[in-house]
Amino acid sequence: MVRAIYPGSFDPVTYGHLDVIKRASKIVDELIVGVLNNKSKTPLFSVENRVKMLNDAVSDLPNVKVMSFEGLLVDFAKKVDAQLIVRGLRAVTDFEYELQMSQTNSVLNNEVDTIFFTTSLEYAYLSSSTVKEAAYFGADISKFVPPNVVIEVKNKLMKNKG
Ligand code: COD
Repeated sequence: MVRAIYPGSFDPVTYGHLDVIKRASKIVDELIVGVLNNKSKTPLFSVENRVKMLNDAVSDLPNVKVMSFEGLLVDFAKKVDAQLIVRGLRAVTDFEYELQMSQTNSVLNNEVDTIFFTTSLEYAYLSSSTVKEAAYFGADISKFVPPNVVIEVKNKLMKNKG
């Protein structure tokens, strides 16, 4: 049984993340989407909200489970008995950070390996930060995120703008 974790901030989940989730779920028995609850950073969405948006978005994928985690990723991998970490690569700019992270993780726990999915061309430009910025300035973000996330982002920004 191969169990993998796809970890991230998912603040919020985008079609780029969902593309990686769909592709990874086809090659493992179980894929756990791990949402980082980072107490030292202030995301736009609470961890509960990010988990909910992801759960709605992956409801048609039976072998995908969404969980939040705190602390080290490798400790979470041990806890859920996952052998693989899945990450996405969009451009060379991602590569340096991803390489460093996967090497650090393998030193911390050599029983867990990282595999990378290169982005699908249509999502190569997409990131949670650009989605938030575009939405902040009033752009239509329906090409970037699922319909439930469009609503959540609009509501959140309206609330934040007061
Ligand atoms: N196409 C393909 N892949 C994509 C796209 C896209 N359009 N958009 C994003 N991705 C990929 C990213 O490259 C990444 O691999 C993944 O999707 C998630 O992206 P984000 O931005 O939501 O998540 P990150 O990069 O902020 O996640 C960082 C972690 C939470 C994994 C990391 O900080 C972590 O593990 N923290 C816990 C502490 C720890 O163990 N640190 C490492 C050792 S010190």
